[in-house]
Amino acid sequence: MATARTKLVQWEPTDIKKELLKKYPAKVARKRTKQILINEAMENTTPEITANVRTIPGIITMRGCTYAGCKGVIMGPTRDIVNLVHGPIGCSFYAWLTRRNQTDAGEGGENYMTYCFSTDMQDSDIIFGGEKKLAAAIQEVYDLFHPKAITVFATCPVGLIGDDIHTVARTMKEKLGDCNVFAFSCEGYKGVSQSAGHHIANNQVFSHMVGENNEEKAGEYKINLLGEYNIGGDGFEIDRILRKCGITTISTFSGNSTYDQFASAHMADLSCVMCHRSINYVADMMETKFGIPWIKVNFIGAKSTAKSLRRIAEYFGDQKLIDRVEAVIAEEMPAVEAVQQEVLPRTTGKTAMLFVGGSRAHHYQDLFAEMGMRTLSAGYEFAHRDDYEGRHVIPHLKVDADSRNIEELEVEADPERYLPRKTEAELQTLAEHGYKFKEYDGILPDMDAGSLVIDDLNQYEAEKLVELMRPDIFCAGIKEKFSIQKLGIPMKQLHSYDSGGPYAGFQGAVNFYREIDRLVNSKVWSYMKAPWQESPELSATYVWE
Ligand code: CFM
Repeated sequence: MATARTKLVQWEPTDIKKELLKKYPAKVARKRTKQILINEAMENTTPEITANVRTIPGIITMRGCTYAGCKGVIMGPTRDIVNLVHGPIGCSFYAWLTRRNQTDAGEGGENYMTYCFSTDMQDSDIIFGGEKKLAAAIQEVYDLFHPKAITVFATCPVGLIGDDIHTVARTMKEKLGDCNVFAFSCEGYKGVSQSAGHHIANNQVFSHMVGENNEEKAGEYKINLLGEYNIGGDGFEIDRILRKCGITTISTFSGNSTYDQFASAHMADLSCVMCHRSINYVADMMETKFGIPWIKVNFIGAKSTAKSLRRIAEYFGDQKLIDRVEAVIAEEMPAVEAVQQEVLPRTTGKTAMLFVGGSRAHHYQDLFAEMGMRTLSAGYEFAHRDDYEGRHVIPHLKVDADSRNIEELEVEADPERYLPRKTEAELQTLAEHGYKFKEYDGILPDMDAGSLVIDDLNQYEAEKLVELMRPDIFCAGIKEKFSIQKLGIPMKQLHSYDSGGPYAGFQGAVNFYREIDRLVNSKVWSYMKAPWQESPELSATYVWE
């Protein structure tokens, strides 16, 4: 192997942490040190990590904005709702079809995914106000498409000039009559990251859509799949597996979703939470208002997929479903294991680093473990302490000015529609068998002792980390892709999957094994240095010397 791949294994995690902080001014280092944790793995002594706080000005963060979390993440993957951005055109253009959330509307189904809707605010709108323009845009959307719903997103300037988007939305909803119109105060600057946008989106989706349709839904074993956004077709693979098991998905929040799925979500009997960070608010509110319990699932990794299916089956407790799930797992696993065995000799012992938004830095460690690969360091861009340390820390989370800025909805049990899905005795039996609701232990217990867990990693630290530890693969997003590759390390985008995927479920695991095997064993990384850099004897001399 070329020198570029030499690992500096002699580095202790404490030394690496010191190195990362060395160049910072004292005040910056003091703040960053609290966001870099050396994992104690399972021991109670694990110190707390600081998360969900402002990025220090001057640092090149990997984070996105609140608008991105609301418009892009939660609402972006819906297909029959018109998502109208109130703002300058750049906010729409740069959010247009960039997240690789896929849709399939079927024969004759509505699909607005490919459109880009914006009020295209100009200087004069900023000066004189944009409310009239917004009302006109809503009317135009309605006249052209007659969608079931139009949602409006505030961008930074809209918040600054104070356009009352909620009143405009309410007025237009009344005027149109058969179209649900509502708005999100998701100005980009509103929170410290896109995480605030998730919360804002969850609140409005819950208040304006969930529970709107009380029609009974056909099917057995009805679940909501929360926090699955169908990136690279992940949702399609999960749908395929659930269908094969005979499980009915009432709603997905929000990959390839429809208005009616949101409206009917309260008809499900169990909520399964994939991405805890982005959607736990909806899971909680659904339980409080309608009595639907929730469990954490993970369909990233073949073993995790099997485990999640078994947990769903156990919840319903019906032997027919339990048998069917076992049959599906038995049918799917041989193909997965065949590829796993094929790649294992080439991938075992390799190392990875994962820095993704809120869930994937955790979930994808399962897939790497299935390939015999170790995660040296991982972290989230914007997750909260509960995603690191587990939900037991929630009561102790500090409320600061930024988090207070995001509304907490007061939800109560619905007087008519609240219905506990299980009796006390049934819950008791499940608990006795170790079944846990409403639980997420976070990333830390699943990581090795001594591994570095870093919140809101930045450009400088990413490069430093790679230089020091030389992982075999680095996973993050497009902003990191080329700077990391220039260091001679393969880089896999875990937001957009580059152009790959799906990676969820059984077929997804196969795709991932093959892709990572190809990346970590590619020879191209050993050619990063020009021959004259590798072999000094080739260096030229000037004739006049
Ligand atoms: Fe959840 Fe996501 Fe993620 Fe996320 Fe995201 Fe994403 Fe992500 Mo990019 S909802 S927290 S805000 S799993 S867009 S599909 S990949 S940062 S780790």
